[in-house]
Amino acid sequence: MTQVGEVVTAAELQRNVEESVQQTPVIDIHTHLYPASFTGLCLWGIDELVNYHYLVAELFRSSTVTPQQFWALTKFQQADLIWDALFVKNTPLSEATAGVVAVMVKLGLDPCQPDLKQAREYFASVTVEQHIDHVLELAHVSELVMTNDPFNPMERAMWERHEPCPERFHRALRMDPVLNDWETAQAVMAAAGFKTSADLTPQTVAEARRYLDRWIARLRPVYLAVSLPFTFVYPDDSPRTGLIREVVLPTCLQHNIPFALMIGVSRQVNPALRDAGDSVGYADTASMERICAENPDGRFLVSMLSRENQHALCVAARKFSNLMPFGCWWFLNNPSIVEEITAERLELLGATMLPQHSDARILDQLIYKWAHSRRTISRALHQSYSRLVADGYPLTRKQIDRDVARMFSGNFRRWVGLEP
Ligand code: RAT
Ligand code: ZN
Repeated sequence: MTQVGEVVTAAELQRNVEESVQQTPVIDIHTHLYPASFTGLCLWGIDELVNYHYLVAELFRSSTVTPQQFWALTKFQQADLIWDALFVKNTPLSEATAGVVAVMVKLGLDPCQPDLKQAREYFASVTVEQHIDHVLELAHVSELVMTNDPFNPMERAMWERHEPCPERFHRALRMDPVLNDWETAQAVMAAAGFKTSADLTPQTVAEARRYLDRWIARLRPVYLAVSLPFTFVYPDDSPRTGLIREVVLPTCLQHNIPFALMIGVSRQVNPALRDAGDSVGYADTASMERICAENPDGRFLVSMLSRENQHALCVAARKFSNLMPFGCWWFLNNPSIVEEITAERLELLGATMLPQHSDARILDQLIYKWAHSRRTISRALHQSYSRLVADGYPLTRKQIDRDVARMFSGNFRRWVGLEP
């Protein structure tokens, strides 16, 4: 066993890296999870897991059922159909199906059952409160960040009722309609008594800011967030540029909160698939450089959805220390791509990045998403350290632990001001 201050030999390197990555708790900086009190939004259990929209997309490749037929079924029937098509009649080779297997095995369930009976019985025997503790412990996730959308009437109502929210569930104020569908956003603001209009008049700008201020006071978010299409260009002539310049960025600066931009989605290329119908496109990284250059006092968390944007994003982060690349988002969250992106980031940015977030929508997914990410991040880190050791560097376990802790929690804490 290597002591923390001792130099790690090449032969002991892999074990030490794996151990450090396995044992270091992580703050999951982007999820769609909620505490137990958020009934209807807090999703967990086998039927939710199997109905994950990543799996819904895969169903239609292995079944003759049409989307119309599928959506007419109950949630249980949908889960039965997906289970039969993807887990019984096919080998669960894809990352999303392999993830369900990993979760089941970790919870002591048999992933080779012909139906979901055993799994349903297991989940019926635990309470959601117990299960949250159990899953966070298994995944070694100490804290997580939700996605909180005041433009979603169901979620808005819960916050307005002051549902209790444990501190380990941090809030992120998500405001896609403000930047992607201003007409809808301003109608929501107007219905709440804010004097906004479709045009960005000085009064509308002031009222939109007041609306965000109100939600910042209510949620105390660790960051403001938006997902943007792959066609996103900054600046341009659309209301979006005006809203970023006059509403979002001044609000972030006033409250000293970072702005998270998730760029590269192509929404609803196949609407019949509903949540599973979004795709990806190559985006303009130079727009992000321009935002960083114009706003040296702003802090930007950035994730891009296209694999082809990753190298340019790392280069942009080298030019702008107010840009923090984060995660391997959505279609990138596959081991081969996570390994490539993590290696690229380590080579260009060292430990000054946030390697991964889970994007979990269903609590149980934390188990596989973090197990798989840890396995992959270990491999990329091991490669980097191996080269350093081969060049003669006296690497210690203490340094490995420090680097992993920075990437899994320290960088984020500092970035969002969670540290005193
Ligand atoms: O990964 C996903 O589940 C996507 O549907 C999106 O939620 C994406 O992560 C987002 O936050 O927009
Ligand atoms: Zn997400």
